[in-house]
Amino acid sequence: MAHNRETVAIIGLGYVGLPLALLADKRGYKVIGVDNNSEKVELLNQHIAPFANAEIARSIKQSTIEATCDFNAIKKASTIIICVPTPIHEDNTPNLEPLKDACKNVAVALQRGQLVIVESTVNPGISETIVLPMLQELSGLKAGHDFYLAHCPERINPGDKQWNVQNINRVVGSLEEVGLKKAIKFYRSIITGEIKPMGSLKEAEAVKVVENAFRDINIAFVNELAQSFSKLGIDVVNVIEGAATKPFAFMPHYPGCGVGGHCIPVDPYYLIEYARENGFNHKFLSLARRINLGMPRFAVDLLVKGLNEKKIAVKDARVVVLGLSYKPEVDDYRESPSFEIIKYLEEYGAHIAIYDPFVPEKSTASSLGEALERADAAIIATAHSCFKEISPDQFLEAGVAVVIDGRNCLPKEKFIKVGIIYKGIGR
Ligand code: SAJ
Repeated sequence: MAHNRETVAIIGLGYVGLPLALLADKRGYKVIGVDNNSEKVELLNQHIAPFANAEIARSIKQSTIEATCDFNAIKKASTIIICVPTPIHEDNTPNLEPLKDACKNVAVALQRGQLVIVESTVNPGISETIVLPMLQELSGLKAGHDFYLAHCPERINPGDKQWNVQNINRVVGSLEEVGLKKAIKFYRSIITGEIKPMGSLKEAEAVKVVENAFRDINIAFVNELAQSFSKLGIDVVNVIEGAATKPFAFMPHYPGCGVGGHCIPVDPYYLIEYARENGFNHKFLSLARRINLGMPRFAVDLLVKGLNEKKIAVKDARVVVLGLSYKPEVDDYRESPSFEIIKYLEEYGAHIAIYDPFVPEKSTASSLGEALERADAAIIATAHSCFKEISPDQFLEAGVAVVIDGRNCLPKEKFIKVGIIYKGIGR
């Protein structure tokens, strides 16, 4: 007799939902994956990874996940986990449309006894003020009685070789005791990390925005130091490495040409917005966001200064931007500062070549050699390993006279020694 595996449904098969679906599948669940992108569904049913990720490409081959666009398929699941994106609007306010669409579709198919878990990052209060009413009104079922609601914020770190969906500790909050117990039981059955019960849905929601706002302010701290140390002639990276020898109470972060990704530059706005709606102004979080948002401009200003030193006007200068992804070795360029850098360079009238091997569709050159051809200056915006390996001679042979190391990832001294104008971020 076929093992009557418990069925779980994962809504949203992206960077968060797909690793979770593959893990649940590996741990013996019957997994229904629901996504509104039919091409992605098609690829998954052919056991092909829909985005660049070696681990996913491997696991998808032997997975038995059933991908579909049809929400009716979730009716036979005991647990439904919502992992849809929660981006921000142009004005930095939270964009909850994808979450609302998912809640609407789940509610219509919701069955008695089911547990609904939201993993998408939301500001405190969203589970109770948006998710809960939508699920109840459109299903006619009562939360905490006919179905259960919990929040377990995602903690996927794309590209991380050490921490993954199976071993990362999690926090879980729910509306009431039964839902909390059910959610903890589910995560206990698939992950090896610690599972910390929180006192409420709001506490669980607050954990995620706090941990990412913490990272954003720490990056802003070193980005401000980088600007000040540039004037003081101090290498800020050396100083951070020195401070990091302190075995307690110091956590190194590093300056750069900006903060990208779908978490760090986004999540603080959830907290800022929610607090503002409730009468509190997060001055410090907002200032940190402004400092980080100012780094692309800082990097381009370094480039203008470097060209000046070579008596090259930035207007009509040939500048190559190396890197579009928001962090190394990934093909994700959401909120990437590279696009701000390109915008500023266009405003200055530079001729721009763009090259990122992970984002060919947005590159203007198809190889590094082509990108560097006859360039006057280069700016490293992503620390892909292929860029870290570029030698000073490669730049010199291409005619590059100025290198802005937006990720402080090049050996500074080697570039200075051959007469290239090297400028890092704070070094
Ligand atoms: N960045 C800096 N300086 C730093 C660290 C990062 O400028 O010291 C920049 C990166 O270049 C990138 C952006 O910030 O543009 C975000 O980098 P990230 O390493 O924080 O990468 P993310 O966005 O993938 O962050 C994830 C987050 N994980 C979750 O939200 C579940 C974050 O909480 C983790 O702290 C982070 O990974 C991590 O530690 O790697």
